[in-house]
Amino acid sequence: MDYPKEYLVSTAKQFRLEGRVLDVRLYGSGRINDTYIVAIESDREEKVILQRINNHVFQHPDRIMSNMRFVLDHINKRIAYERQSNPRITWKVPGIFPTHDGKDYFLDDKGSFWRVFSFISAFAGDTITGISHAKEIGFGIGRFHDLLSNLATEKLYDILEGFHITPLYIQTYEKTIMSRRLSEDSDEIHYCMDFIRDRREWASVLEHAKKAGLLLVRPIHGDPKSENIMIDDKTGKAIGVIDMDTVMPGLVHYDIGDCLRSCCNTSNEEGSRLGEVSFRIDYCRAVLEGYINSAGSFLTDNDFRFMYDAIRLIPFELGLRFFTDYLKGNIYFKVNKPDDNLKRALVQFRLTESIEQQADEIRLIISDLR
Ligand code: GN1
Ligand code: MG
Repeated sequence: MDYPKEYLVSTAKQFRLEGRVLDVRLYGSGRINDTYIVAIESDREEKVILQRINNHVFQHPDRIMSNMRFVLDHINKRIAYERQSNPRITWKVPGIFPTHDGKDYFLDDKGSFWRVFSFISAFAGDTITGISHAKEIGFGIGRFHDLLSNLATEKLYDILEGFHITPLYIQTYEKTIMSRRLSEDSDEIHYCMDFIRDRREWASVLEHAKKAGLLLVRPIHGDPKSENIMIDDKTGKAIGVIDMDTVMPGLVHYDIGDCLRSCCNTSNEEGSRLGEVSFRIDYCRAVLEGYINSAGSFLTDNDFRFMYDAIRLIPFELGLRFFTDYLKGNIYFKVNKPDDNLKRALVQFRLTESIEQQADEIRLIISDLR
């Protein structure tokens, strides 16, 4: 949504900031929330993040804040404990700025939900710069999972019910195509429909494993793409994870698959270079190596057993989500042009195909790192 600058400045002023608001600018490339960076006049160069939660997608923003407080407290305590034996440990978490009346969000008179966080100054790119960056991304997500591995999932709200439950996306998709007029269909639409049909049965693989008790529900990040893992400019090491809106109970497999589909795509997510989409196996190895280095202590044999399926499933699921949203008239993901979500779906399906073609190599990497 477009807001006039004065509106954004006055919204930022609702929060207890340590200085005068100088400027507010659009920031990042999220497809759901609206994110801004706020420059503040102070002795040091100070910036904070102002964000409007999309309450079409997130129906209970107050629950997001509750989860976030809980998770940040838990991580802060774990880090303080670890520092007792190793004072050099660093792990940064964003701080939440309260409003003048002490709440951790501001509800404007249009019903929009705003919050402010501290800005972590670090490198956070949306493309991977090389093998060591890929390793650090994996390490960062693994570290995040490890820090939360002793947090009871009952204490967290399920922010987006059904978020990575692929069979539910299949159901929604099937209802959507039933109500469409077939005369509008193009080759691309047919490609997507065939692609989904051929993987329909397999798409329940993680759900079945979860129901059979083979995979455990744990706290997950929910959006582990590279730009959410902060890398220290000087050391090149992962120093924190941001964007905790979707921290909720789930399978770590969702995060592993999501992280790899975002890090290992040799093209972009938008489909402007569709012909260049493929899955980079060297980055895959690096991310998994970093992940297992930091999260290996709690991973079970079954966690390893279903890792390849997760890597294949999450891009397939995202393609299905984009395609369904395209068919529904783009009501979930922000778009500039009406076929943006169709192009995004094609990218994810190509990526899934590339993963399938390299199944043996990926499985070998997983068993190697075990
Ligand atoms: C959405 O807005 P963003 O980029 O943080 C989506 C993710 C997708 C991603 C794809 C809550 O996240 O699941 O992987 O787009 N988040 C939600 O770019 O649906
Ligand atoms: Mg996000």
